[in-house]
Amino acid sequence: MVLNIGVIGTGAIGREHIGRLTNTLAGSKIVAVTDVNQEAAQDAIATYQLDAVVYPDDISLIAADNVDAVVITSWGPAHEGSVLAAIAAGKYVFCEKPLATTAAGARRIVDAEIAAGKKLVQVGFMRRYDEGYLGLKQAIDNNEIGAPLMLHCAHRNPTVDERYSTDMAISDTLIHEIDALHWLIDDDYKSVRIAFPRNTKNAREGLRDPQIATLETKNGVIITVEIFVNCQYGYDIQCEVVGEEGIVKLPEFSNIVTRKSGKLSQEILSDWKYRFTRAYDVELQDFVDSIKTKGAPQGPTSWDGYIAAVTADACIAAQTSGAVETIALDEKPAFYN
Ligand code: NAI
Ligand code: NAD
Ligand code: ISE
Repeated sequence: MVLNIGVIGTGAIGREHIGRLTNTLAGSKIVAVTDVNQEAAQDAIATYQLDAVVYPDDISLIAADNVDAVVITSWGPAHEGSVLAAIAAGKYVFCEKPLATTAAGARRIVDAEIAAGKKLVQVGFMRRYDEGYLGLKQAIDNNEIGAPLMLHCAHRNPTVDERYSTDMAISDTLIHEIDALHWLIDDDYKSVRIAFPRNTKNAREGLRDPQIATLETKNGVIITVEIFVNCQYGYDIQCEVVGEEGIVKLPEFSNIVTRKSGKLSQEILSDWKYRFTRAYDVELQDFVDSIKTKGAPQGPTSWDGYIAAVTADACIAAQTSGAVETIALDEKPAFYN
């Protein structure tokens, strides 16, 4: 059986996912696409030579009889409406992060999924599928470094476009660490504070960059994440876990080493698309396979999207208050155990 997929949002990552579902992965077919920019949807069909129909909007695409599942890759504020419509139609959903741009929105999705009585949603938190993060998790779970005490992390982009605002450092960028880090150390966040170091001259007028998030967990682990989206030099993801008995750290992205002109050098990536290629492949293959073999996606759930959204709301509040903000989750519904 082939899983028929409709894609909502054919921008940067929408196209990446269309490409991998069509040419790299097995078991699915793109049969429908839509984008608020209809030319972008037409163009995706031409570029990837899809045998697919362009729909005028997400609602008509979701309603199409031959669409079994939707991949939502529109911009963040549009996600909630599309996810709720897909749940109402009983269709499977792979939704890029963030699941919703507010905790209230993510909670509405959780409640709708529980009411539907069936797990339908997977959130695109691909770092949980990355070999580096999985290696860190295995070392921590095997007690190789003792109890984790501190995490030092960085999320750096060379530049961002004009649409990028100060709160997007949380909802668009830090959201990946928010999801991955509590999962990594199997702990819950308790509070957060955001500090703004001296602003870089390379940020557009009004954008606060860099920022440092300091999260504290219920077990007392302190996590610092530097978010620096105009760092100029490259796309760079760092994560170091300091434990009682030792330290584990993400590997550097593998690249050839060059000896030339008296220098030993290694290129740094400049585009996020290539840092987690393998993880995107594995997460989407898992989405397709799990629906076919288990009748439900097995990846990050709506509840994980909700945890991330509550934490992101607290981080955004901390950006303006300058204070330590509490992170308080509702009780986890049994549905997600
Ligand atoms: P993009 O701006 O390149 O593409 C978004 C597309 O969605 C555009 O073509 C836009 O016209 C369309 N769109 C917006 N609202 C829509 C709506 N209501 N209905 C239909 N189409 C709509 O953005 P990009 O970089 O592709 O990001 C898309 C999503 O993917 C975002 O949520 C982003 O956070 C996420 N993302 C995730 C990444 C990851 O590593 N997991 C990497 C990059 C993006
Ligand atoms: P993008 O701006 O390149 O593409 C978004 C597309 O969505 C655009 O073509 C836009 O026209 C379309 N769109 C917007 N609203 C829509 C709507 N309501 N209905 C249909 N189409 C709509 O953005 P992007 O970089 O591709 O990011 C898209 C999403 O993917 C974002 O949520 C982003 O956070 C996420 N993303 C995730 C990763 C990751 O590493 N997991 C990487 C990049 C982007
Ligand atoms: C983008 O939307 C992503 O999700 C990338 O993974 C992230 O590193 C980048 O900062 C975001 O803009």
